[in-house]
Amino acid sequence: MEKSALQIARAAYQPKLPLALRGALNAVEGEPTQSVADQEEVEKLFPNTYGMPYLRFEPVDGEMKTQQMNVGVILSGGQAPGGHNVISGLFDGIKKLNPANKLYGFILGPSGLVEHNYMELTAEIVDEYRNTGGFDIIGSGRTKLEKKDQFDKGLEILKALDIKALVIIGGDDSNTNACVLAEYYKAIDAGVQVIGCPKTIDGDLKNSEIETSFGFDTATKVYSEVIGNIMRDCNSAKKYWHFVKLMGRSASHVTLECALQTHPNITLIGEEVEAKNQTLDDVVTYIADAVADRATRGMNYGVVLVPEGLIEFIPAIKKLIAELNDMLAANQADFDLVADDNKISYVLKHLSDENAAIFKSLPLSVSRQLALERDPHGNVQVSLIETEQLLAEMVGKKLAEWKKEGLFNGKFSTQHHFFGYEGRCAAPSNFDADYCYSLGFNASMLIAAGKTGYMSSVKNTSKPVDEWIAGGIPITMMMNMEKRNGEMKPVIRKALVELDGNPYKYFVCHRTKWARETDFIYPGPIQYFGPAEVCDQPTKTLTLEHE
Ligand code: FBP
Repeated sequence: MEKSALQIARAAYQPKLPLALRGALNAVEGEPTQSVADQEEVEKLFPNTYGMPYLRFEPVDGEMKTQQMNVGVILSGGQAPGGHNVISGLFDGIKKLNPANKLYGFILGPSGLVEHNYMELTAEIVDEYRNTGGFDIIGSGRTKLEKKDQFDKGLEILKALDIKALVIIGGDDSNTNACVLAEYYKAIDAGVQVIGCPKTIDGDLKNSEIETSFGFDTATKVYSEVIGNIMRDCNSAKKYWHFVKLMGRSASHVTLECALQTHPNITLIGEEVEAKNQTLDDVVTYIADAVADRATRGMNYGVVLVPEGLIEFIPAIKKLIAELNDMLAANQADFDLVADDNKISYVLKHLSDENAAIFKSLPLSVSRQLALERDPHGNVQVSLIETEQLLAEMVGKKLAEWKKEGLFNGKFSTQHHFFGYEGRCAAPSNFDADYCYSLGFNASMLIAAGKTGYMSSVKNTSKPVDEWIAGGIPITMMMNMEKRNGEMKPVIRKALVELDGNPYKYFVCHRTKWARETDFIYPGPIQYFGPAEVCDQPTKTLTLEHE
């Protein structure tokens, strides 16, 4: 495989480990934990893994060695920069414990476990992928692990390969599956530990112990670079309004972080739209007002950031999606028999009048996505909805009306962009390279400590790596009950943008100035070599959250 000059130089980078992970260590137990909500129901569903204590690793004298063991690893869900470093950290960790230990990768996500599709990850293979972006070392997939026969099929291959522990690298849905699997294997005394690792560019898998999910740092730096480039183009030509949709299925963390890095004129935050009970028309009016105001000062240009999950936060659409979910779950068999061309009218007939009216008012491309196309976890595929275009068109119509009424005298020409996939496989920033390597290495220590149902946790990450704190948190601690496909299920609670949190409050203090003036910041591309203030800065979100 021919490599770029950067790939070759980057391969030589040795990710840093926190002090606590550099030698022998001791697992110190903290307080027993509780799930974030619905404690009774969650405890009933996880009798063997509920309530376990926090763990923190502390350095001790001596050497860490284990009996020979094999470990399996799965990359699950959407790609996030640094996945290969989780695997290389895990590989180095288990080899340090015993050079005879082996690592097996299951191919193309959780389906590799069920379908017995795997490969041994040797030193030669792992070395090819150190500090690179992507999940291509073994591939990823979105198969949902939820049925007993899937767990049993998986156990067959785990036993055949003599695998003692399985590491699942994934987001909230995948780690929910990891938790269910850990509980099942413990309940049947299968002798297989399951450990999770917090991945997702969306940044919505976090709490006091998981300060950030990996990939968020790199992805937001890539998006901020290109947003900055667009801003410079915008400020040079002074003739377009750029509508930029940013990935992040539900929470608006990616959009908020990019706003903090680049100072766009308008930034929509889904969580705020929901809290203010805004309609689509309220959002459109908010943008049109800012456009009209800039036009009075001759500035017929600007940049608008739109989170891809916005549509689901608009309360009326959220209600519609909830009814759609229940209706489709109750009528699935019937619905599957309806011809494709008749599906939309079937949906309309089965919705309440209020929701049918909203459904009808949406462009066909949006209603199709809401009703017909879901991912295997039942999520609406918001990255396929062209919200940026929808908003630009609606703002254009409103401004045309205002023009007739003499309320708008400017020009309004638009460009649309969607940044998502281009950030998910970038070469990990120094932060993600170190963080991911530490998460993987730490996972090997959780395995050595005999733990199951834990997520690898590395915190204090706004400080230098030496001071990072390694340990584990029970996954059940992050659970609550939510309705999925018409049934209440235990799932990890998504961390949304907190409207009383520092990052959002900082943004609110500055957004009026950013809207009126042209205060763009141009972050430039991620730097891997050079002064620490250029190469090693964590995200603004992380910094503000830990001020
Ligand atoms: P994960 O939650 O699995 O990390 O995936 C996140 C994400 O990148 C979302 O931001 C986006 O909406 C979705 O994946 C896109 O999914 P797909 O890769 O299947 O198109």
